[in-house]
Amino acid sequence: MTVLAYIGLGSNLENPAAQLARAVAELAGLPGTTLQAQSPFYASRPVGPQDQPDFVNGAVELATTLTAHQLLDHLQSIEQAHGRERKQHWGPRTLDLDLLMYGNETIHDERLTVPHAELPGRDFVLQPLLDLNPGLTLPDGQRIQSLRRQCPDNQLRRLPAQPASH
Ligand code: A4P
Ligand code: MG
Repeated sequence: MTVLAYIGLGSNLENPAAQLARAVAELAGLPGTTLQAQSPFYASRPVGPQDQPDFVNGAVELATTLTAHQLLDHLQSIEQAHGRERKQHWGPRTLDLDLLMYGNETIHDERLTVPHAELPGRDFVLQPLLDLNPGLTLPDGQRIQSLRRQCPDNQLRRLPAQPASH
């Protein structure tokens, strides 16, 4: 079965936009997976500890035959390959890959909460999702568009399109 999955990308260390561009290419190369669309990248103020650089965020839409847990395994391997160190909750990172949505599924177990728990209150997640799919709706029926209107302003700045990487 092929499912549409949305992945959120974030970085605020070691050339964040390049980290994201590389991660998009790596996600496109996952087994059983096609990259359907890629959002623009946005700069945003950090949520959480303020003594860290601004973030760059974006999102992609994947069509995949991987299960949600297989996808999470791959996201974590890609994070590791980008030198991700887990030191501080909500702290600085070279690459954070979050499974934002997996089809219309709701998942709650020891490894996964889907839709991602912080999705409804983060403009740097909601705006790229809207760019990918303006009609997107959470499994509980909430529209991403309505959540975007209600959510706190995190000074999102859309970045110029990335030059294609070779
Ligand atoms: N996990 C559960 N559900 C999911 C899911 N849907 N997707 C578990 C991915 N992982 C999920 O993640 C901890 C555990 O969450 C994983 O082992 C996985 O099994 P982590 O990335 O190791 O830990 P973390 O950094 O402490 O937490 P998390 O939840 O990734 O942090 P967030 O919520 O992503 O926040 N400000 C701006 N402007 N932009 C940002 O991107 N990001 C963060 C990090 C803070 N502030 C930010 C940004
Ligand atoms: Mg994460």
